Amino acid sequence: MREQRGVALITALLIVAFAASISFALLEKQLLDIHRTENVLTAGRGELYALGGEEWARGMLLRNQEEDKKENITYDGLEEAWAQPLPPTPIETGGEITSSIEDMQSRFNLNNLHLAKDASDEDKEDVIQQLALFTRLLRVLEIDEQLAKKVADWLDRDINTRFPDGAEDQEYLAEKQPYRAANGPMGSPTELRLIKGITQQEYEKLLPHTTTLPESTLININTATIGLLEALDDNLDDISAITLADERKETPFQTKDEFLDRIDQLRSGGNQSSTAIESLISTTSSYYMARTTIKMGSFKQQKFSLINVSDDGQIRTISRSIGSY
Ligand SMILES: [Ca+2]
Ligand SMILES: [Ca+2]
Repeated sequence: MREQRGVALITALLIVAFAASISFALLEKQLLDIHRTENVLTAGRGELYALGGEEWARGMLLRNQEEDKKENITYDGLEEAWAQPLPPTPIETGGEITSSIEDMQSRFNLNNLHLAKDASDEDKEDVIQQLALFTRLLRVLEIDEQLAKKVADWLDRDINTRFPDGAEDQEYLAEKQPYRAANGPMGSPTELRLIKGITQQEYEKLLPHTTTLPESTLININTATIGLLEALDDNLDDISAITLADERKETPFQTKDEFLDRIDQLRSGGNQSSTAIESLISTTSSYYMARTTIKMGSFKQQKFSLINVSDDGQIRTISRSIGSY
């Protein structure tokens, strides 16, 4: 009898211990679920705030376009309201949001090196000019100029390697981890990492001066990076490029001719005609990148939205990405 009671007691104790361990496991799972839900909610809220940042950017660009039309302004420049960042704005539930707009036509569009299947002779001539400009940009940034032909081979539709500096499938398939050239437009400047021979340092130097837009674009001389300004003409030096950048702050270039006249004055000799770059530049832009940063406790996210402003007044978001573009 006593033995039986003992067994019953041990069984009861075991059951209690077992139940306790189950409830502890359940509690742990519940806590994990709560954390997970919290994370999902925070990410969801972050997503909404990021869209709010994009909406702010679209509003600024719409206003810019309306004002330009009303006041007959023929340029998009860095002193305009759209180019001023939204200062850190507190979020009701804690945290903050910041937003800014960058003109993507301030950069060299790598996809300008891509030639469409139905390209005209004029398009072909344009790509030759673009390649010469890209080569000059590499020189200005002190990056191995051979990279230009490798990038051109990456984008061109054929698989014939440009002699002697190019690289096509043949070269990429020989890599330790073989891959193929895109032979088409780039989706992101991060694709530059795949170009044969590019070093991390060269990649990082090039990144702030390059973009990949869904069509061939002109460089806006009122926003162009100083490196790209210098690369526009072989006879411009870094001092001239800085001078141009300073001057446009006060007086943006309203026409291409104003700019070409000014670089004629600044050029240090040489006989390259300024008309060689006339077909590559503009005083206005249609592609902008909105960058929104959300900080909520340990949650931090940077969101990018590529926005197109068309001549007929349409503002369209072309693509969105997180972390980089
Ligand atoms: Ca190719
Ligand atoms: Ca090729």
